Amino acid sequence: MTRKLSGGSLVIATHNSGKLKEISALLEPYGLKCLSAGALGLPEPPETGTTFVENALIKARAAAEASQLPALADDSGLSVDALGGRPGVYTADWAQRQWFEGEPGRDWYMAMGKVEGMLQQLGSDIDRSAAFHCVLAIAWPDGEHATYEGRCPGALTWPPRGALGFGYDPVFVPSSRAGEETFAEIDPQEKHRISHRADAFAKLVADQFGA
Ligand code: ITT
Repeated sequence: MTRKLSGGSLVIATHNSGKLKEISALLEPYGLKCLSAGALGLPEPPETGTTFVENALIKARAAAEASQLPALADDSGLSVDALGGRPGVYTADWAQRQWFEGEPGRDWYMAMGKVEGMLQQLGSDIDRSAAFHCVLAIAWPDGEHATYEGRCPGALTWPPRGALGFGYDPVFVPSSRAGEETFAEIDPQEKHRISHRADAFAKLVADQFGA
C-alpha cells in the first residue's frame, strides 16, 4: 500500500511559476500547507533522467532531502506524434535561449516555432497529433516515493493563440474540447479539469486521499 500524505506541510518541488499556480490550485481542497521550492531557496537538481518518471523522482527526492519534508514534483512535456514523440522530456530544453541571444532564460515562442518549423518541413498535410504528459512524484525524506502518470491528447495549431496558461499552451488544442480553443484560450478551471496534470492529479487524489 502506498504511504499517505498525512496533512501538514508539502513542498511543491518546482521552479516553474505556471506549474506552481496549477498544482497549488489542484491541492487547495486537501488541507495541506504548500511551500514552494523557490520560496524555500531549494536548488534545482540537474534533470538527468530519460523519462518523465525518472526526472519527477529526481526533483521530488532532492526537495525532500533538502527540506526534510514530503515533496511533490511534476515532470511534464509535449510529445508530437510526427516528431517521434519529441520534444518529450526535453520540452523545457527546447525553449532554452543560447547565451548569445540575450539573457539566459526560456523563450516559449521560439520553442513553439521550432516544433512548428519541424512539422512544416514534413509537409503541409502532416499529422498534427500531440499529447501533453505529466508525472507527479511524491517523495518522503526517508526515501519512500509514489508516482502518478497523466496524459492529455490533442493537436497542434499555428499561429499561437491565447494569453492564459504557460509554456506551449497557445499551440495546443485538447481533443476533449473537440473545437478550436487552445489551452491558452480556455478558462483555467476548465484546463484543471481536462489537462495531463489533472489526469495525473486525479490518480494521486484517489491513491492519497481516497477512501
Ligand atoms: P520544474 O522542473 O522546476 O518543475 P520546468 O519548467 O523545468 O520546471 P519540466 O522540466 O517538467 O519543468 O519541463 C516541462 C515543460 O513542458 C515546461 O517547462 C512547459 O513548458 C511544458 N509544459 C508542461 N506542462 C505544460 C502545460 O500544462 N502547458 C504548457 N506547457 C507545459
